[in-house]
Formats: sequence, C-alpha cells, structure tokens
Amino acid sequence: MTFKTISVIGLGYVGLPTAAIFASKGHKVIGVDNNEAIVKIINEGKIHIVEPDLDNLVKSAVRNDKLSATSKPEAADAFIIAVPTPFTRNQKPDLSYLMAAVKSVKAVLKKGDLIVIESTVPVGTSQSVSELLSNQCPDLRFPHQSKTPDIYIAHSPERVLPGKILAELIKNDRVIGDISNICSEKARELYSLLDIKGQCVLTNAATAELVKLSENAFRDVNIAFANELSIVCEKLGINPWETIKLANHHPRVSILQPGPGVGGHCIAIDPWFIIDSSPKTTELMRTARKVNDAMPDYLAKKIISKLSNKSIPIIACLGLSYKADIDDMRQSPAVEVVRILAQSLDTNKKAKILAVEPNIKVLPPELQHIHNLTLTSLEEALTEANIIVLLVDHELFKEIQQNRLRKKQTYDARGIWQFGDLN
Ligand code: SAJ
Repeated sequence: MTFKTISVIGLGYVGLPTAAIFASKGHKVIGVDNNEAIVKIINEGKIHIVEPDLDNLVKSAVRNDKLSATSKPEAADAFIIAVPTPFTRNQKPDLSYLMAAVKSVKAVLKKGDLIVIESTVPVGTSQSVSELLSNQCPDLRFPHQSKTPDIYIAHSPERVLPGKILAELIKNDRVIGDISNICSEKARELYSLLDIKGQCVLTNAATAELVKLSENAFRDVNIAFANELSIVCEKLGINPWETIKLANHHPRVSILQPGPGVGGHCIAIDPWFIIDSSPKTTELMRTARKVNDAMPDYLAKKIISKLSNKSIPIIACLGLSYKADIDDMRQSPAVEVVRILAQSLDTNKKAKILAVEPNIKVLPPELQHIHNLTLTSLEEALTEANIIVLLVDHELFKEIQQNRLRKKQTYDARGIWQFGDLN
C-alpha cells in the first residue's frame, strides 16, 4: 500500500475528525498539534471540541492503536495539513501557522511523500508552499520544478460543515488541485482510502484555491442579503422569516436566514482572501462583509433603545457560539452582541446580563472580567430575566415552553420561536 502511515497536522475542528476517520478505516494515523494539552487529551482517547459522534470515534481509534498524537511531526507517507489560516487586523491572510506547519514537516520528508493542504488559502499558496520547501530541501524535486517530483503537493480544501463533519467528510465532493497533474492523482488515491461517497474532481491548484474561497464568499453575500432584507422588513413592519420562507417557494430563489451576524473562522474570513487578491474589483463582497459585521451592533442597539425605564434590565442572552449546537465561539456575533449590551449597561449598577451557553464551562476571553455579566444555566436565566434575547438556535432553546417567555420582552434573532419576535 502506498500510504502506510498518514499524518494529520493540526488537530482542530477539521484535522481531528479527519485523523479519526482515517484511523477508523484501519489506517495508522499520527496526529500532530503544537498544543501539548490537546496532544495529551487525544492520547487519553478524549476530545477537546464539541462535534457529534467524534468522541466515540477518537476513543476507539486510540484504543485500537490506530491514532496517536504528538507535538512534533514524525515520518509518514502522507501529510494532511489542516491548521488555521486566520486574517490579520487589517484583513490580510495570515499564513504563519500554515508556513510553520510546512517547515515542521521538512525534517521528516522523504522521496515519494504526499503533502495535502486542506487549510483554506489565498490563490497562489500551493505554489508558495512548493517553493518554500524546495528552498529548505534542495536535494528533493518539487512540483513547481518537475512533472515527476520527489514530493507531491496538492490542495484539497476542506468543505465540511461544523456540526455535521463526520457525515460530510464521507458524503461531500472534493476538489483537488495541484501544480502538476500527478499530485492530485496521488491525493485522490489517499482520499479513496476513506471510501468517500462524493466525487473527487481534479483541477489546477489556483482554481481549487479560488473555488473554496468562492463557496464561502457566496454564502456570505447571500446571508448579507437576508440580513439587509430583515432590516427592510422591520422598517416596513413585515415578518422577515415569513417573507423569506414564501420567497423561497419560487423554484429559483433560495435566500438564506437572517441572524445576529456571521461568525466562525470561515465565512467571516475567507471573502477577505478574495478581496485582498483583487481589492478594486470586489465591492459586492466587501459590502456583504460590512453588512454582516454590522449586525451585532444593530441588534444590541435595538434592544437598548427599547429598554423601559420602569424596570431594571436583567437580560438573558441565549447562546454564545457562532452557530447552533457547537462550542466554537470564534468571531461569534452572539459574543459581540453580549459584549455591546454589557458595555452599554455598564453605568446602570443594577442591570445584569445572564449569558447561557450549554456547550462551555467558562466565558470566552472577550467576556471575562465584565462585572455585570455572568454565565448561568438556562433555568436560572429564564427565571430571573425580564428580557430574553435568543442569539443561537441551539436545540436546547427550541424546547423552551412559550409560557416561560410570557410577560417578558423577547428578541428572537434566529426566528425559532414561531415567526420572529414574540412581541
Ligand atoms: N448563518 C446565517 N444565516 C444562514 C446560515 C448561516 O446567519 O442562513 C451564519 C451562522 O449562524 C454562522 C455563519 O453564518 O454564524 C457561518 O455558518 P455556516 O453554517 O454558514 O458555515 P460554517 O462557517 O460553519 O462552515 C462553512 C461552510 N461553507 C459553506 O457552506 C459554503 C462549510 O462547508 C465549510 O467547510 C466551512 O465554512 C469552512 O471550513 O470553510
């Protein structure tokens, strides 16, 4: 077999499920993460993230000796890189984790190895990775130098949806791009070990890079449209959820859902990688980012503007994660709404914010040390608060009985309590 050992570098939301699924198919997998705490947790057969069914998969993979974790790369036949590619303060791609991961592989690289970049990257990155490695390993030939390279490099962007990662890893089609055709064939061979149901579609590296960015930018623009429309609806006194639901009855219309904004480490970031590569021709994508980024402030100000001066505001904010039934709070609009509310009520000594997030035990750093904010249980929040703000459509919140909300001011930013606000 070509791939006796597979290494997955970066054991986060994409890397860990990928490692576990290869291991569950009986392959020897070495997971690499520079966070020693994560390495320890995984070697104990446990997981550090919330993702349905992942805990059992990791537990049995570690118990069967198919998955182990380490903080430094070890020799393998294929290296899948799934490290974060965030953006800088001025919205430029930050490839420092990716390049550090690539350099870390250098020491164990041997002729015939395959490197697959699964991280989302700006156009041109696969070429840069090939060039970087050829500078570091002058004895080996790389794809940008030769049609028959010693090291194969391909880009196969991950497309899995947090919350459904294990199913989508098998079900989704994959786009695989490379700088010389032979590499993507090799990557296809690697993914065939997973018996994936989706198709592997091969193309060049730059196209694969842009395809991934386009998917997320498309979704961002569509959500921005839904958000803008929801504000129009509000001004006109029309229910946005019903409007969108009915518009989507048209066979060629599919409007996404409005909400408190767009969060996570993908859709809120990836459009900037396209904008950065062509700043003068990306007005629509830039505007969509602006519309979605403005939503938390819009919602928080709406709530503040409707506060009554007859009672002390005790606001229960339901949900902090960036979307339903996960624990990920990166770029979360819910966190931002809570932060703005807490800040706005800072001068009212008796006002309180009660944050409810069933998937965490401590508040995220941005919300720690805010004196008028506490993390509480749903029960406590529903009992104590006079204002309820639904920020995330967690299953738990869908089960709230309507009579618990009676006599309270409610704001439903996700449209799960019937249609929109109960008021
Ligand atoms: N959101 C809305 N309205 C909607 C849908 C989403 O406001 O109708 C918000 C969510 O609440 C969340 C944000 O958008 O804050 C992003 O959520 P999401 O579920 O749309 O996407 P992600 O970021 O969890 O995952 C996306 C997916 N990309 C696409 O669907 C095109 C996933 O397939 C990618 O693998 C992932 O980005 C990634 O890693 O790039």
